[in-house]
Amino acid sequence: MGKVALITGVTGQDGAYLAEYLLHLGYIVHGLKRRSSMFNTDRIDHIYQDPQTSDRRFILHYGDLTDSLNLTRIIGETQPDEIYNLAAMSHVKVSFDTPEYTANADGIGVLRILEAVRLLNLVKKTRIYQASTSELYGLVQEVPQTESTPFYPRSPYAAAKLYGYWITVNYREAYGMHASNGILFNHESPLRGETFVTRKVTRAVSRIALGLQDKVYMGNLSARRDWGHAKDYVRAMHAILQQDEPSDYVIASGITTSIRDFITMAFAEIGLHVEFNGEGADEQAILAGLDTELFRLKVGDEYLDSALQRRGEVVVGVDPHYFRPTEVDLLIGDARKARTQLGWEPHYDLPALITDMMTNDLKLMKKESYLRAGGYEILNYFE
Ligand code: NAP
Ligand code: F7E
Repeated sequence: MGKVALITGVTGQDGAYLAEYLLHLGYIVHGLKRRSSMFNTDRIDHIYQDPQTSDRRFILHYGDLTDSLNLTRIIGETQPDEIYNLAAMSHVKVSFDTPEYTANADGIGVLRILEAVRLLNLVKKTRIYQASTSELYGLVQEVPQTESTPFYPRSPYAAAKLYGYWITVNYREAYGMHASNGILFNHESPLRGETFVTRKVTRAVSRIALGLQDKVYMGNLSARRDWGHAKDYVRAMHAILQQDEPSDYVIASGITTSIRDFITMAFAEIGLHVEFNGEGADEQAILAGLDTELFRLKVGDEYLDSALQRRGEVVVGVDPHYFRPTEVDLLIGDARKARTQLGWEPHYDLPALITDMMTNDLKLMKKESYLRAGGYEILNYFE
């Protein structure tokens, strides 16, 4: 019998990659998903198993981090060896609009899980991973950030996660739980939510290249982030729970890049050269040139003419609507502890991450454009 894991937030980016990874390692994986008025399992449909499947190894349960009775019942029924608490309202900007809900789910939600494990007498059996975040460093007190850098949260999201971090440490110290924090820096992938900056950019660049969109509006272009690939980061989560002793680990690439440079790299990936000018809300980027061979190879010959005609046009603008009331300007992590103690090494660097995301989004957007064309044909047929 394989080990049993429970993943909260299994329908999210990390939940999907982690579920796939643990199934590959032979685990039985239980996933907590929220009820939604539409299907919300796109990211895990490829590993879904019908309830009628014999010897199912992937089982979904309805639940919510704001419902302690439900969490306690599911943990009691599944008796997990490992819990990965990945569920959260994870969007920093949205947390300014929904601060109370964010505190409930991202802060108190962690307590509900720890307390359920304690009340069910599972302290000796169940190991807990808490999805902590580089957002804890906020207004950074040290560069680069390590496990001992003081925290200075800058959003309701980060303040809620701060509680989650410390309550995890407290239950470890008070009750001897094997409970650990992964302090993960930004990690992205083709499965990243569409409103996080990297995915917003790779989707928009793909749509601009295919002529589906003229321009994209962004927020603070000068913020800097330390980006890695989610596939690499879920391996670290698992490694953290395999250690004899619980502890907290920074997981990061050690390289920081501005949003502006990320945008430039995403365009360059498909042979488009952009140049930025102006400042603050007046900053913009124009399409300054094309590498036609690269564009043909990555995007396709049929899109080249319209791209050539767009030279000199503005493709990126700034809308202050996307600015945050308080911003995290610079993040860069030092993951030496994880590298030495966990033996963790990432396989993807930033260029490889961008290639992966752009390849995926170009494919998706081409599909959208074909469907659109097909849709019009059908509409015309009925007219
Ligand atoms: P994500 O794609 O936004 O996924 C979040 C997951 O949590 C989704 O499955 C979501 O369900 C679920 N969820 C939200 N509120 C919930 C609630 N009240 N009860 C139950 N489930 C709820 O986030 P991610 O990028 O995979 O991140 C995973 C975790 O790591 C999060 O805790 C995030 O805060 C943290 N983190 C992320 C990063 C990063 O760069 N990605 C870095 C550090 C830490 P729906 O699908 O129904 O919305
Ligand atoms: O923003 C700037 C924005 O929303 C990154 C979550 O997974 O990682 C994520 O939080 C930066 C910020 O991620 C736009 O102001 C500019 O400085 O992609 P993001 P985040 O806020 O860093 C951490 C580690 C988590 O824990 C979170 O759960 O990009 N930015 N223009 C923009 N951001 C967005 N979203 N949209 C823009 O148009």
